[in-house]
Amino acid sequence: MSAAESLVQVRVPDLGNFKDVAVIDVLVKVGERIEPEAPLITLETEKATMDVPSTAAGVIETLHVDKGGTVSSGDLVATVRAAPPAGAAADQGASAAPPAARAELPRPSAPAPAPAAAAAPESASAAASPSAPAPRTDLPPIDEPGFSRAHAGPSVRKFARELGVDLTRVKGSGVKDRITHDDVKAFVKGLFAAAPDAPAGTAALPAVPPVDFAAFGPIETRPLSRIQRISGPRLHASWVTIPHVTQFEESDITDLEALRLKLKEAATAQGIKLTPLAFIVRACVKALQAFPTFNASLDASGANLVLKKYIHVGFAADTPHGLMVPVVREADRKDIYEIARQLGELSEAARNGKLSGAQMQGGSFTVSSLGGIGGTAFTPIINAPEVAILGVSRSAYKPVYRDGVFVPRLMLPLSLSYDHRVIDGAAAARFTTFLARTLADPHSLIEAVP
Ligand code: CAO
Repeated sequence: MSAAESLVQVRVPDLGNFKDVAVIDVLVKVGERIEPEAPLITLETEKATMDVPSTAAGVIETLHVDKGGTVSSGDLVATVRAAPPAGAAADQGASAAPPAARAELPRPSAPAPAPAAAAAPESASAAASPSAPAPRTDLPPIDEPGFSRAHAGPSVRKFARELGVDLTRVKGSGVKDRITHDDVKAFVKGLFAAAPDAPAGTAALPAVPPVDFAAFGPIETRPLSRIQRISGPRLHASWVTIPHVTQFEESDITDLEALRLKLKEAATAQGIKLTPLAFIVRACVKALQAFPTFNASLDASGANLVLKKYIHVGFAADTPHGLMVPVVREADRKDIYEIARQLGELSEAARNGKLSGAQMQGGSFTVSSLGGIGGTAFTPIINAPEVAILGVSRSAYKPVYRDGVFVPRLMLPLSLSYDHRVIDGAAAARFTTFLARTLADPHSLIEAVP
């Protein structure tokens, strides 16, 4: 060891009431050169993840913890062979983290900050830094408890603070979804790209104020499933970027149901489950052929409509892992039996987690049927970049006025959500009227497909 070098012991800082906290990541290796504040390990309590930063620059001499192990306040994390800057005294075995590092750690037992304090900088050093740009005041307020829990290292937190970025809104691309500098940069770029001509504040949506639910009673926090984490942002994007309108209609499927029950047994004998959905998909194909703008997408410029010459119908499938949308390809070339067979095979694959990416791509229109479960109507979210989605609810017998008397008829509720940039209300009403009429006269639906 040279005269300028010294061994620094980095220890777990004060974790408040927490003991035996899980080490979910070891972020450095023996022999690795590190900067001061570099995150060494990531800890996870049931409330938060946090990094333990190094208190010195230098080379990792020894690591005293393993991934999967546990630590408590004051435990030794690493020994760093440090080369302190001229004049600075090395921390010879000090157990506590320096003030800046402490300020980065969430205070596990502290209550969530009051909204008024939410805009306060996370660390005194960040607040005092004369070179730090002023935080953006036109972005939504930062969700402070969420920011503390975000899976990001101290330098990324500092960077986000400087830009006024709320880390709860940034998706991490690092190990275990850890948020990196590049993720923060991409988030900021995304904000501006979303509305290049708009004032900065209008590019971001106002955040819902954070609530400390535990203040009102016991709670349990569960992570969203992987599929929810993937589909959530896509549903959100569709909801906020597409002007949705939903058109409701009812179809008299009394005759269709009688026909289905007649055909069901023979279909079952061939291993096919003939539910109303196969007829509905077939009827949608006919409606899409009659109204091609419903089988289309806006191009990237938003100035042109791309009309598709193929009809691939996606359908929402409820699975233990979350909502999935497999696609019946070339649905226009399939009769109800083949459609029913594919619906069965694809939904089974979805439930068993065996759908391939290709089986979920290329849809040009989607049907979301809750008919097997219940409900009278709903407003489905368009599966962008498609321009329309049909929601189907549970059929029920209703009194229908015909030839001067009320008669019981089996009525199927239909809910068509459409992109109003592409489809006018009159076109939507024509589409649903056509669909309802087609379902009401089922014989055309069982004809062989050319
Ligand atoms: N009205 C009355 N009964 C209906 C019906 C309707 N609209 N649709 C289906 N049924 C009946 C079926 O005939 C079947 O009864 P039988 O066995 O007696 O014939 C029963 O309900 C169950 O049908 P199913 O759900 O097994 O089959 P399906 O073809 O109707 O649906 C699938 C397949 C994959 C779409 C469905 O299982 C599913 O996952 N639905 C949920 C979709 C969803 O979550 N949508 C919401 C997305 S937006 O959040």
